[in-house]
Amino acid sequence: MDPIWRCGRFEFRLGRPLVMGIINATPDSFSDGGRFFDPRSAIAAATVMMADGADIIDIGGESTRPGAAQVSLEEELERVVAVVEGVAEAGGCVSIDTRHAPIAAECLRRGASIVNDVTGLRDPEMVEVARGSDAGLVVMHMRGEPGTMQGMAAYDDVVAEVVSFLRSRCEVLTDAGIAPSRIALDPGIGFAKTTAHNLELLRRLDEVVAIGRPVLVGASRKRFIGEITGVAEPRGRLAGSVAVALDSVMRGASIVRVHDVPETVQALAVARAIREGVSER
Ligand code: HH2
Repeated sequence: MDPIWRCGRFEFRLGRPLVMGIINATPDSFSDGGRFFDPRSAIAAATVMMADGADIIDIGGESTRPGAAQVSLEEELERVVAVVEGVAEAGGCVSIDTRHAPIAAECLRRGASIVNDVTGLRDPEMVEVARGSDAGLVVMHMRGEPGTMQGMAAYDDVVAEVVSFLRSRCEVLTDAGIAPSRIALDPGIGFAKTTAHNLELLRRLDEVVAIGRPVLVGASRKRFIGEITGVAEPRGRLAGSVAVALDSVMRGASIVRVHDVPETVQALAVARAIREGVSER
């Protein structure tokens, strides 16, 4: 695999796993909704995450939790734009978590380096935005829309379907002239998936890794961890979230998207030191 993920002015060597810290500038995200609704507190939280070792800050202005209410483009932009600018000005590698092309385009103009699209850039307008930039791209698998996806969680072989979707999206993007070195892939844990689907995707992550692009896993605090452990409160799912991050990296994931940056960074550093005898990040 290409050992570099190119994201605008950032080039990540994939020798060690990357940590993407989550900032949801929303009132209703499933685990941190409301905390970072004020841009100043969002920028301050992102700055702490970077000091704690986050490589990338993923900023979202629309909750994609099952059944979440839709927001207008104006509202979504208003929520994220100051945060994107502030974090980019502070030197951070900003990822904009959006499925809307106009939001991605504006955030790239304001300093974002990555477009993280939970719909896998299915919208041709988003492919155009990607083509007109040098941003990194996170291509995620889901079915339907956040509002409808949970009714669509039926597969013959969930891993085969996710792999085939991600491969075909890669083809569309590279046919559009986008360099493969900009593309990362994500199986979409919790998006139109049952707990059994999530576990099977994680267990067979090597099949996603075999596509040959860096793989991102976003499992932090998600509902399946609560279903396995009985922990109902998302913030109580830290240990389970760290377990998934470690297991995913051991199976070849290159990027983990997490709410709890210092704990994840510490766990990954220790696991890496055991594997490779490296004592620093
Ligand atoms: N999960 C969420 C949002 N964006 N992006 C990628 N690439 N992968 C994911 O697994 C992923 C994602 C959902 O989690 P969160 O942002 O914490 O909650 P919400 O959607 O309610 O804002």
